[in-house]
Amino acid sequence: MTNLEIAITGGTVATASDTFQCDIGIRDGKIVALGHDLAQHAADVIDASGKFVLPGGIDSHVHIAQPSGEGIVMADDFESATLSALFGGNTTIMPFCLQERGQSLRKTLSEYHSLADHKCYTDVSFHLIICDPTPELLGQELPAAVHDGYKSFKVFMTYDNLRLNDAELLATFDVARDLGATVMVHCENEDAIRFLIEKHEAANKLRPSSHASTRPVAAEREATHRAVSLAEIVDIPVVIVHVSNGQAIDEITQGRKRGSSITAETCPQYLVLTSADLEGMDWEGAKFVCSPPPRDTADQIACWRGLKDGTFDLFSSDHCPFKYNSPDGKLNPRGAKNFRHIPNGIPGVETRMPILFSEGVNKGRIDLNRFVALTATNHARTYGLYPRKGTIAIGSDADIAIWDPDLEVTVRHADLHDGADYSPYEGLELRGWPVTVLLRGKVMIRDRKLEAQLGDGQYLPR
Ligand code: DUC
Ligand code: ZN
Ligand code: ZN
Repeated sequence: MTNLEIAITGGTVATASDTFQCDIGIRDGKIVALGHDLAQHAADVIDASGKFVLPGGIDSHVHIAQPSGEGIVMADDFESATLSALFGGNTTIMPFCLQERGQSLRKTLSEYHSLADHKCYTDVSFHLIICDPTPELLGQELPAAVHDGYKSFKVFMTYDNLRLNDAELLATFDVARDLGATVMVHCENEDAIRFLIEKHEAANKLRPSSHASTRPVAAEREATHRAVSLAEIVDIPVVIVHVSNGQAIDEITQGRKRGSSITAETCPQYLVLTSADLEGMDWEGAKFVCSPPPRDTADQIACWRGLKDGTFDLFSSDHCPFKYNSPDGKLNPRGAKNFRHIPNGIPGVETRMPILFSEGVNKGRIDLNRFVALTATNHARTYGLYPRKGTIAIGSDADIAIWDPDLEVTVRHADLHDGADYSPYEGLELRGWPVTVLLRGKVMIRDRKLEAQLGDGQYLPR
C-alpha cells in the first residue's frame, strides 16, 4: 500500500544533535516517518545514497527591496531573492520591513506583503526595522504589530537616517521586553564613524577602502559593549547581529558571564573576505562594501573559533544586494567618486551555506550537527518557528535540502540566481552543494534543476 507521497532513501540524515542513516517518509507536506525500507510505501522515491539529508536552511537576516537612499535600488525583488535562496539550500528566509520615517507600521507591513505575496520560492517571515520610536509607535503601533505576529525587529546604532540614540534604544528595549519581542541590534558607533568619514574626506581619501578604515573594530566593539549594557539595564535578551571580529566577540562573552542572555550571529563575509578586498583595482573594492566591513585574518580566525565553540548561535547572510556596474547601485554617480555614497551591502543568500559547508564542515573546522544548528535549527528556535521549521522530526514541515558533500563548485555569479551583477565570492572554490530541495514536501529543485513554481513559498505568521 502506498501511503507516502515521497520517500527519501539511503541518505545520511543530520539534525542539530544527531547524525543517522534512515529513510524519510513525507505526506501532506510533513515528515511522517523516519525508518527503514520506506521506498515500497511511496509514490515518489528520491535516492539520497552518498548524500547528506539536512533541514532546509533558514536565513534569518536578509534585506530585500528595501529603500536604500535616493537613486539607489536593491538588486533583488522577492522573486529573485527567494529563487537564489532556494538554490542555496534555503527553505525559509526572514527579510526586514523597513518603516520609513512618518509612515505607519501597518502601511509598511502591507506594502511588504504586497511585494512578497505570490512571488516567493521559499517560505518567508518578516522582521521589522524600527528607526523612529515615537511614543505613538512604542505605545500603540509596535504592540499591535507584535500581537499580529511580527515578533522581532532590528534596530541600528549607525546610519544617519536609521540610528537610535541611547535614550531611544532604552525606550525601545523596554517596550520589547514587555511585549516579549526579540530585538536584533546592529552595533557600530555612528558618531565615531561620522568623525572618521569627515577626516577621510578632508584628506581626500575617497576610495572604497576608506569604508573599512572609517568603520574600525573599535567602533563595533564599543557599540556592542553599549548594546549589551543597555540590554542588561533593561533586562532583556538581545540578538547581536553580524559580528565581525574578536573584540566584539569578547564583549558578548563578557556579557554572558555577567548573566545576560545574548544571541550572537556572524556571516560568511567575516570568514572569507578581509578589508584588503576593498582595495581592489579601479573601484572594484566597492563590491565588498558592507557594514560592519570585513576585517583581517586574525578576526576571521576568531569568528571560526566562535562558530566552533558555540559563541555564535546563528550564521546568516545579511544578503543586501546592489548591482556593481549600475547607476542605481555601487557605481552610482556619487558612489563612483566617494566611498561614503557606495550603498552598504553585498549579496550572499545563495552562497551562505555552501561557504560554511565547504570551509567549515569539509575542512574539519565544525561538524555537521553544528552546521545544521548554525544554518537552520537555531534560527527557528530564536525566531519562534521551531519545531515546525529547522529540524528533521516527525510532524515538522518537510523542508529538506539534500547535499552532495563532494560536488565541486567554483562560485561564478553567472551560475547564481540573485539580481546583482557580481558575487563577492567570485572564483571561490567550494566542495559541497545542495542538489535537491523540498519545501513542505514539494520537490522544488531536483538534481539542481528547478521544479518549483513562483508562489510556492508561503508567508509564515509567527
Ligand atoms: N549593513 C547593514 O546593516 N545592513 C545591510 C547591509 C549592510 O552592509
Ligand atoms: Zn546591520
Ligand atoms: Zn542587515
